[in-house]
Amino acid sequence: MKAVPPAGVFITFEGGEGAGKSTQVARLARHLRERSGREVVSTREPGGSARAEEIREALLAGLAKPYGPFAEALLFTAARIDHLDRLIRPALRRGEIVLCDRFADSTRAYQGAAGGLDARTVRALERVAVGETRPDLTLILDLPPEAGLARARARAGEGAPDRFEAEALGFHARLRAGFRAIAEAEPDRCALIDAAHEPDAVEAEIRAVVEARLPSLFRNATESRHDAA
Ligand code: T5A
Repeated sequence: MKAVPPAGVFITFEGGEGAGKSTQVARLARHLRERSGREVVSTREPGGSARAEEIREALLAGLAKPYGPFAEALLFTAARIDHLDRLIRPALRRGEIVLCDRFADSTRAYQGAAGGLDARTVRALERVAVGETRPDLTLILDLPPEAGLARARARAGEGAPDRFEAEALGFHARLRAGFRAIAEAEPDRCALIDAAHEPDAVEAEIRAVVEARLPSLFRNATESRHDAA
C-alpha cells in the first residue's frame, strides 16, 4: 500500500526592513533538513514563482506606487495567488516543510497598518487568495525600524533604497506596530522574536519556538529513524 505523506507544514517569517528574515530562513532550513528528515522548501514573497517574480520587480521598482496602497495590495495578492498555486500548495500536499520569507501579514502591515488601506479590504483579499492555506506558525522578527533600516542600507552599500525602504520613518514605525498587533491578536499562530540580538541568538530563539510549537516535526524524524533500524 502506498504510504500517505505526513501533512505539510507552512512556516512564515515576517517583520520590517532588514529584520534578518532571509538570514534566519536559511538557518532554519538547514536545521530542519538535518533534524526533521523532511524536504524543506525555502521561498519568498513577493516572488517564489516565475510570474510572481515579475510582479516583484515592478512593485519594488515603485511602478505601482502612484496607484496607491489598494492597487499595490492587488498586485501583491496576484503574485501570492500564483505562488500558492505553483509552489506552496503542491509542496504542502507532498508533505514538505515550506519556509516563506514574508506572506499575507506583510500585506496587512505594509499596505494596511502602515499604508492606510482599510483592514476589511485587506482581510477580504486575504480570504479569497489564501483561503485555507494559512501558516501553521508565523515568526515575527521585531526590532526598532532605525536598526533594521541601517542593516538594509549597510547591505545595499551605495545602491538606492527600494520602494518601501525609501518610506519615511513614521511609515516604518506604523509597520512595526502593525506586526506587533498581529502577534498580539493571534498568539496561537504567531511568535514575536527579538531580532535585535546577534544572528546566533536570534537563531536559537527561533529553534526553541519551532521545537515547542511544532514538536511533531522532530518526533516524525525519530520514528522514521526507528522504523529504518
Ligand atoms: N511587501 C511584501 C509589501 O509591502 N507587501 C506584501 O504583501 C509583501 C509580501 C520586499 C518588500 O515588499 C514589501 C516588503 C518589502 O519592503 P525584500 O527585498 O524582499 O522586499 O525586502 P525584505 O523582505 O525586507 O528583505 P531584506 O533583505 O531587506 O530584509 P531581511 O530579509 O529581513 O534581512 P536580511 O536577513 O537580508 O538581513 C539584512 C542585513 O542585516 C544583516 C544581514 O547580514 C544583512 O546584511 N543581519 C544582521 N545584522 C546584525 N544582527 C542580526 N541579527 C542580523 N541578521 C541579519
